Amino acid sequence: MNAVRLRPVLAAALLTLTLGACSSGHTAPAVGSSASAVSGNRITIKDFQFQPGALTVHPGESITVANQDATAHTVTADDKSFDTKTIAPGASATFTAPAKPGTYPYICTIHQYMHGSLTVS
Ligand SMILES: [Cu+2]
Repeated sequence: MNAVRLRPVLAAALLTLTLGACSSGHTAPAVGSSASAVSGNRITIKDFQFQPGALTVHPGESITVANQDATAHTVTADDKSFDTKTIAPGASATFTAPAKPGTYPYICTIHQYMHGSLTVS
């Protein structure tokens, strides 16, 4: 019981320390900084569209696909060189870009009118 009660106090103390350190040093703490800057290889599926519709990456890079629709989708290369398989609504998947440079058209196998293209260079 004591441990449970101590936690908020500790957290508050730590927060105070952190805020104090920040205000004396940096004027702008890293609020809102996002990890997306680390890797821009991202395809978002929304409203039955791949965004961006054309993406260029380096050979072997990993690409994250975020499905923001309320229905399942896939990212499947026409030549099957990559395939996320089914991505559930709200879920994400990652696939690896082909090692061979070129342009790889892909579709969603569930909705085959959905088209995108991945260029490896
Ligand atoms: Cu789909």
